[in-house]
Amino acid sequence: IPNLTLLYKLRHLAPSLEKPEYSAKARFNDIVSLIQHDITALEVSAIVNAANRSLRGGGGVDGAIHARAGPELLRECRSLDGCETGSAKVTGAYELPCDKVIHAVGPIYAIEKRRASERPAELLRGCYQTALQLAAENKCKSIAFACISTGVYGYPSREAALEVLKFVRDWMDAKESDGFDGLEHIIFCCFDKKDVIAYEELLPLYFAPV
Ligand code: AR6
Repeated sequence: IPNLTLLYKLRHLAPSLEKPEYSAKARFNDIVSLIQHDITALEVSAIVNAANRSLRGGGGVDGAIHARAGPELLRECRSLDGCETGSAKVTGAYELPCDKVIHAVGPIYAIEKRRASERPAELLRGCYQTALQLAAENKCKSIAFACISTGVYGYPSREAALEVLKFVRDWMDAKESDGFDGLEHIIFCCFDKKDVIAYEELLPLYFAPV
């Protein structure tokens, strides 16, 4: 009984952060999905790469995308003059089975956190915001997001998933009357188990089963 009392108090002291008051919407749930897959294999309108400011390729998902797309992708990327952190640029997909690649540059977590506590979240939201905007401009029907910054850039998976899901849910609420800018599928494409665990836990908070 003392333990139960303590739990009760903790619940009331806990920040409201993880108790969002989002109503379940069947239409939203039809659009959003979570998969664990190699993003380079997806036949979607656009995949979102976790790139760096140079846009000259790298390791992780960036390396996998460039490897499968072939050298023409790097040639186009070189012409873009890099990309700011928290933003994104779009290219063709070349040998990839998708139509477009949106290269987003996520924050290096430790560096941005030292600058200001809220900066990693702001920059991560900027990646998703710009990617969704570019998808709309390119008339994409489906978009698949890699878990930006949760690899070598060190963003804790759960913290990132919380920001991403809240942002996407708010975006969908705002865009519902505009038919989600033409998007019919928004896919969170996890690769590592740690990201799958975070999304599986947090998805129901923002996209509750109907
Ligand atoms: N398909 C889908 N997701 C993948 C794949 C794949 N084939 N491979 C890895 N991931 P990271 P970052 C996931 O390190 O943290 C690069 O060198 C992985 O599990 O690729 O944003 C860039 O050039 C993780 O969840 O990107 C930059 O320099 C997620 O992709 C730097 O890394 C992101 O991990 C960017 O770091």
